Amino acid sequence: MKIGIFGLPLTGKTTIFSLLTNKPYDNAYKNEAEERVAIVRDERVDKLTQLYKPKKTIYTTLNFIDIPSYDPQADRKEKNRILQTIQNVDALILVVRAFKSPSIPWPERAETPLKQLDLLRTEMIVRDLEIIENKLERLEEQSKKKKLTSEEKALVALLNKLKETLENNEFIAKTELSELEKKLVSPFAFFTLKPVVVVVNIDEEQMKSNDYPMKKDLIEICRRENFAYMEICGKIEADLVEIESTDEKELFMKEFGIEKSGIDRLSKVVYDHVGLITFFTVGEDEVRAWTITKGTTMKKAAGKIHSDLERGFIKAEVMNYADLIRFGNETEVKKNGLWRLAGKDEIVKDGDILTIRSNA
Ligand SMILES: Nc1nc2c(ncn2[C@@H]2O[C@H](COP(=O)(O)OP(=O)(O)OP(=O)(O)O)[C@@H](O)[C@H]2O)c(=O)[nH]1
Ligand SMILES: [Mg+2]
Repeated sequence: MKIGIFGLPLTGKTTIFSLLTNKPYDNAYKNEAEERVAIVRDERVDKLTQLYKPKKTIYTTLNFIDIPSYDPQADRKEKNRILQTIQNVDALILVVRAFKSPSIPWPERAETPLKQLDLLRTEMIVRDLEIIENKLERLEEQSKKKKLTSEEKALVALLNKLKETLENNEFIAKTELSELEKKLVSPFAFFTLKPVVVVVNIDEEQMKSNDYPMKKDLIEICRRENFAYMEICGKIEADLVEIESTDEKELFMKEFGIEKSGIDRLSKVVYDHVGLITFFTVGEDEVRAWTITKGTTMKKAAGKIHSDLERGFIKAEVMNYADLIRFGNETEVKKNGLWRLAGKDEIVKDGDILTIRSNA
């Protein structure tokens, strides 16, 4: 799972990227995108580790890509070079800045988070439009030489429909697409079709007052556009990472009314918005969390662990994390009738603990 971090200059992208990936902040000028792995902390994994005392504990991970300063004033070629680096991400985080700081200039013509979000939306729309126009042009050229296949004709019709959507200042995500259409658009990796999480970078004062300019409007836009929304205080989170003692950390978090660290909240928001869930495998050797999309079958989940397990799948032994915690151990879960065998087409639920029976 790859997530691109996109935003206007000096809005806190790298700060947030550093927090997510647990890496010291480095503001050295970068011209290239940087990709890093973030461990998704999940207290359920910690509890399972206490129960099973395995030799190894493995959390799931998300990959984040921090893009270099993206200047809307730059020429198309430079913009595309930068956007290219997040072309193949599964979701986008749009960072917008609300925090006040006299020493850090606001992005040009975008002194409110709302204006920044609007600009980013436009950049994404323009970029997708360009891709569509290029493709349509090429197909047009091609049609002069030889007749288009029926699939190509369908593509032309579809691209024209999507072009209209974009020209109306709407995301492609807003259009209903048939299964076939989805297949046709997938190679284009349209930005306006990806799940979007808006992260507002706020300051301490805004955090305490629970407000910043145009907050209501921003939330309303996110609702309308089906963007997930969250606030993070880059500065406080960065300070939080520096504190080593757990007691001090708790005190600090209390002062600002923080219950969970930014990364914990953000990975939860990303999971929910992208439609990801977690299942577990447990044992003496290893307790491990796995990420799958909602609606994944038992057999496919087995394949996530190992392709042999998918091929030779017979049944999955299933109990849910919540039941295990409630009853304390596997035997009690079984006694209460909450342990079962699931067939290949059954859907895995979040928190399921699976043991795959396979003849491989
Ligand atoms: N006061 C305050 N400053 C912040 C906050 N977040 C980031 N900054 C500062 O803002 C400046 C820019 O932060 P970066 O994280 O480098 O922003 P960026 O979006 O990656 O910047 P570019 O990659 O250059 O576009 C740095 O000096 C940060 O220390 C915040 O929440 N509050
Ligand atoms: Mg940066």
